[in-house]
Amino acid sequence: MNSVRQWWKEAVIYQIYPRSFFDSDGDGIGDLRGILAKLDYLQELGIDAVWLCPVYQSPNDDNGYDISDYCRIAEEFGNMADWEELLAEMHRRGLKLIMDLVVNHTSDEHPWFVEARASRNSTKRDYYIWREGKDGKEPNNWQSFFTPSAWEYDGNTGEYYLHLFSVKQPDLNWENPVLRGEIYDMMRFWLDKGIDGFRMDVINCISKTEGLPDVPGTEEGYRWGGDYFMNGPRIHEYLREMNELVLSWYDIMTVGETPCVTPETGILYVGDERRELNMLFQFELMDIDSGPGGKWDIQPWRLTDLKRIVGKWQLAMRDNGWNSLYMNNHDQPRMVSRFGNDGEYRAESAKMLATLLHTLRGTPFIYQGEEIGMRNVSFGSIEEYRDIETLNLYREKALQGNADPSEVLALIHKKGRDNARTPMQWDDGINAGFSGGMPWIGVNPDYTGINVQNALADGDSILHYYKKLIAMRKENPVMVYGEYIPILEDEEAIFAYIRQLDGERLLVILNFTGVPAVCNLAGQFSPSGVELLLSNYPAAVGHHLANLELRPFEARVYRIV
Ligand code: ISL
Repeated sequence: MNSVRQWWKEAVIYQIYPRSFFDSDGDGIGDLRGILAKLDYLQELGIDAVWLCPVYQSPNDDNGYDISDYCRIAEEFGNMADWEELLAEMHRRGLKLIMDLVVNHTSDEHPWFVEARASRNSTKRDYYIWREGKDGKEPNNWQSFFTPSAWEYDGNTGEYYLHLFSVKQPDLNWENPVLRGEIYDMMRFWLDKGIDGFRMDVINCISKTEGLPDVPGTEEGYRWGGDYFMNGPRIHEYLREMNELVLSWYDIMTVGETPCVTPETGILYVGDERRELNMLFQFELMDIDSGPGGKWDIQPWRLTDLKRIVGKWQLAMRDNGWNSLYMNNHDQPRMVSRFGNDGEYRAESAKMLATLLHTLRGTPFIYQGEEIGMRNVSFGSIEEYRDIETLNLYREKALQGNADPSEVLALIHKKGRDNARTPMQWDDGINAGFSGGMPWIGVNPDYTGINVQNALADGDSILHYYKKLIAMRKENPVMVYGEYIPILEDEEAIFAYIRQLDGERLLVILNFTGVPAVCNLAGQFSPSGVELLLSNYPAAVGHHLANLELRPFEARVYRIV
């Protein structure tokens, strides 16, 4: 088993979506000074590092994931002096800062693209991916993440450019070594300022299949071409080059966002000898409720599927590599609404899920608001939504008469990205204490009950439970480095496993249902006894392992003695 110690394996990382975290100047948009004002809160929580979503200059077609200047702070977030103060203050407190690196694409307002589209002979033309049309149509039939076609025609120069995301996010051409050099320089710009790592946006999409072939099939229209732009032919060459020329010169950590990786392809990015990345965000758990039609084709999921996915990634990274652990982020529905019960058992199920994330082998990522059990939002009309993916979906389906608008809205309530982007709920005052101005997106109306102030005041809150988990992980290396040994794998109600390190063993038992569940652990292993370390119910009762009764969403962590 791989137990090489690293700070980023022992860390708990907190993700901040700055637009929605805390607004210090009343313009309705969260900002850097807002984060600075909340560092006491983060420190109190016990986290070690922050992953900060993009704060660079951007026209905000995709909330900062469309960058027009990599080396400038967006005005609505503050300025470079604010950012430097934030970094210094975080470091003074022993907190690390991980910046978002978005280099699959830029904004179409980035000076490189402005120059590239000015003429076919521009020196920057080849920084992007341009092709002639085919039979009066797009160069190929690839579908984009956000729009039907992944190509946009540029009337001025008579060619199409590739955009895997919005039309305002043209893809960079990584085949061009000059472009790669520019990206590496930009990375050094931030690393030299002293940051502690990068989270790399869709980093496994930067190498496209040569010739950009059509997705085969007889159907007309655009088709999902993931096989041609994810984990592409030169991806590992690029990442090794990046590592050799940039990353390896700094003491930092990296986590790549990598849709469509399996344990087999994933290890190629994070294997210890690979010299590429440290961790990756895999999507198999996030896709657990997606049918053949993708994210919006919502299907029921079973606990045995979830266990299978978790288990196979735990196994895959046992001897080599390291897992990231997350159940939500700024692109996903709220964890408690999706995997728990956000009604009667909100607190119990949020704590149970937190127990899972902090007792698996890997590095936990907490998404802002998760620690107070924030829930999905159900805005009543499409006008209240802000996310480009959601608005495009509604336009394509409901407005073009392809689906009943209320059904589309129901899908958005379940899976839309704005579920995670409503403002952080600090207190029960105006705008949940997020802003004195008009928030850029509506506050979830449940803020009067669900907020940080209440959570701090209640010793039994989800927030206090997170603090306990984080502290426990620091005190018990077995929680970080221990081997993961699944038990009761075919059980549909209970997720149970053992963690084991140097003769020390923990037993984790989680009821994933809203009804009592009984399990029999006799014969699974032979403990001389168990000692309860943590439970999400005030007083855990009945520790007879042959007949263990768990209450709805109950979580227990035992030390096997
Ligand atoms: O959000 C998704 C599905 O709803 C994902 O498919 C998402 O688009 C994908 O994971 C890539 O996400 C990242 O890059 C996007 C940006 O919109 C996301 O916010 C970011 O996390 C483009 O930069």
